[in-house]
Order: sequence, then C-alpha cells, then structure tokens
Amino acid sequence: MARRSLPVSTGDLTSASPPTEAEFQPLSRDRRSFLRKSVAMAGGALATGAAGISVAQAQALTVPETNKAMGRPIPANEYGMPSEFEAHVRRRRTDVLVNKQNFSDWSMTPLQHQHGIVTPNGVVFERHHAGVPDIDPAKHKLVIHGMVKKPLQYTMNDILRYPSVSRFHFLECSGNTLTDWVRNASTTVQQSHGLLSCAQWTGIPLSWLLDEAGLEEGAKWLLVEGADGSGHIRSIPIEKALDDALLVYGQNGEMLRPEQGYPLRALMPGWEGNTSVKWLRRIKVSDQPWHFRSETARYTDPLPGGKWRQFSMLMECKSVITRPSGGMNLPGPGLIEIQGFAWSGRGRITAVDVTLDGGRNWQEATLEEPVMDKCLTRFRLRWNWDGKPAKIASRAVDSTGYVQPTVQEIGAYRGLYPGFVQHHNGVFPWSVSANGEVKNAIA
Ligand SMILES: Nc1nc2c(c(=O)[nH]1)N[C@H]1C(S)=C(S)[C@@H](COP(=O)(O)O)O[C@H]1N2
Ligand SMILES: [Mo]
Repeated sequence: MARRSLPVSTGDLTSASPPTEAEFQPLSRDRRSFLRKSVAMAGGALATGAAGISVAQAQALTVPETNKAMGRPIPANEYGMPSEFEAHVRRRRTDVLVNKQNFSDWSMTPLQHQHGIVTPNGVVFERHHAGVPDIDPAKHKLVIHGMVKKPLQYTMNDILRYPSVSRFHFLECSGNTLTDWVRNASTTVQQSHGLLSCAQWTGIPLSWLLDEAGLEEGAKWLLVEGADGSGHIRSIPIEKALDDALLVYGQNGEMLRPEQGYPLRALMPGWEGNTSVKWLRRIKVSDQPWHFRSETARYTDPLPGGKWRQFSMLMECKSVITRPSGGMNLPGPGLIEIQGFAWSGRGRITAVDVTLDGGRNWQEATLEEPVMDKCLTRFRLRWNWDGKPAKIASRAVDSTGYVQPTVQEIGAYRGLYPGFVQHHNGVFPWSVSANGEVKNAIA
C-alpha cells in the first residue's frame, strides 16, 4: 500500500480570508511585548523553548492574596465543576447552519481547549434527532429478538452483572466538517471539527449477548433502535457486531451522560456516529439490511456520475491542527508547538505529517503515547515561526497505509455535491498572517 514519502508536493491548499473570531488569545498584548523584550535580553529564550521570564524582572516573589487567606471549604457533597476562569470552554451549537430549533440539533466539542486525548464529559459533542430523553435505568430494558434461537430481555442490572470491558475510542459524526466542503465557513476548529470526541467507554461486547441468544443460520444484519423521540434506528452488519461492537453504560469513569445515551448505548468503534445508537432498547437479527430512512434519504454519499453510496459507515483517517487554529492569535515570532489530533476508523495512526507552506513541503510530527486503535492520537511539532505568513496543515496515515487525502483528491472519487455532504476527511489548512491571526484556509 502506498506510504507517502517526504517531502511531497500535493499542490497548494488554496487561500482564503474568512471572518475571524478572536475568541482565543494565548497571551495578552502586554505579556506579549514583555516576552519579546525578555527574549531579546535572555538571548532568545523562546528559540530554545522557554516562555518564562526571569524572576528578578517579574518580581514574582510577591506573596499573592490566596497565600494569606483560607480557601473554600469542602462542601458536604458536591459534583465538581471546572474553574470559573474556564467558562469559555463550552459546547457550542453551530454558527454556520442556522438552526431555529434545538431538537434535531447538534453541539460541538471545543477541541482547541482539549489538552489530552480524552474529551471531558461535560463538553462531549451532542447529536440528537429529537432531543434528549430522561430514562430511568430501573425501568429501562434491552430486547434481542428476530433470527435468534432464544429471544432475550435484559434490565440494566442484568447488563451490569457481566464482567466489563473498558476501551478508548473516538466518536465522530459523519457530518463533521461538512460545513467546510465548499467554502471556509467555520471560524474555529470547534465549528469545523467539533462533531468529534474521545472517551474511555465501559460496557460489554455486543457479541456476548448475541451468543447467549444464539444466532440462527443465515443471520447477517442487526437492527439497533433507540428509545428516544426519533426512534433512531440503523442496520448493522453481523461482522461488526461480532468484531468490536460494544454495549456501553460507562463514559470516562462515570455512567453515560443523558446526552450520550444514558443508561445504555451501542458503540461501533471507528464507524460514523449515527451507528452508535443511544438510549438503546432493541436489537433485531435478520438476514438482510432494512434500508431505513437513515440509510436511504440520510447518511448516503454522492459519487461521480450521480450515483449515491449506502452503508458507508467507516470513518476514514483524518487529522486537524487544534493549536494554533482558527480564531487564535500567535504572540509573535518564535517557538510555537503545533498540536493536533489524528484518528482513523480503520485502526491506529502510524504517522502525521505537518506542512508549514501550504502543502509544498511536509515534515513528520511526533505522536504522543498512547497510540490506540480507533482512538484520538495527539501529535506535536515544534515550529520556529519567522513571523511571515504561513499556511499550516496536517496529514495523517493509518495502520492500513491509508493517507488522509486533500479535498481535491476526494473530489476524484466522491461527488462534490453543491451542498453539504457527509464524510469530509480532507486535509484542513489554517492560514497564519504576519500579525499572527489564524484563519480557516480550506477553500
Ligand atoms: N437514539 C439515538 N441515537 C443516536 C442519535 C439519535 O438522535 N438518537 N444520533 C446519532 C448521531 S447522528 C450521532 S453523530 C451520535 C452522537 O453521539 P453523542 O451525542 O453521544 O456525541 O449519536 C447517534 N445515536
Ligand atoms: Mo451524526
């Protein structure tokens, strides 16, 4: 399989000038000029990686007020919340597609503020077709029927009695980045890539329950259905169910959030988000797919020549730079650590290349451990920015040798529909202007 060689030219990633959102400034203007001065004095501390300033200049030994008083006492019982100074780290609804209701809606993960590979539960993106139901776990039941020897019904207590497994996996909506197919619509990475999260999921392999019910000869497809107002439903091939599909109740160490399908959801690792049916109440076994509305009118992809493909559940290899990203301002020339995420529904990430010049030259980034199957992987590259305009982007490679394509390359095998379509895994560039502004440069 074609492994990319370095350096590679894939042509210009084209330029753009979208509106800016000055949501994020890593350093204040004062601190910035202070830094520049201290850099000059310390003989280029930034170039060697230090962003601190000398203690004598900063008079940093002044005793702060917090040293002189008691802090907040521990409440009798509490569910802890982030610092009040992190109030800008929020899920956000779309800025691009104006949605007048919030039932069939989505909110996005603030990836630019995510420091590790795990998305904190309070900011995991949401996608619901008919709002969030509140389900009492004591009343919730899961039924398995159809082409099985013994139809079964489980309560949550039944499911919690099995030995559990915990696995780290990303979850991405197939509509992630769709607003940026035809133009640079999103101002931040939260808006362009925020239908993406990663968690440690806890539950049981779906295969265990299928084994108990006993698959009949010829069983090939499963129907998985949710208990929400949309009755969200999908056909899943039996191979996935017997491979790595999970039924999960745990999310990052606690029970699922209501928004994520409490008390039980399906999790199809590496597949488009809508196959991971939330509020799971029914699994039916059959010898063929059902061709639901979610498999005909929705979640199909245009191909060249006017045909549409069905059942494109795999989420292909993709990556994006999250720091610096749209809406940020670089503090000035010097060392900047480029950071981002890479992931693939086919397996592990094996390499991420970064370009600083719009795709003419690429260099290999460092992957941060752990690097796991169908999981967000963090990459880093140290960049000594010379203060000149730049166009930065990342390109990921997975364990099958698949290389993340450019949007132009995708156009050769996908119909670039004059609207919004699913499965946009193209290389995504940000432009950096001489004054440090970072903007979406995709189209
Ligand atoms: N029952 C049910 N399951 C559902 C949905 C839904 O609306 N109802 N939305 C799907 C879609 S389109 C996605 S992308 C994922 C989103 O999961 P999250 O909200 O936990 O991020 O859930 C999927 N499962
Ligand atoms: Mo989705």
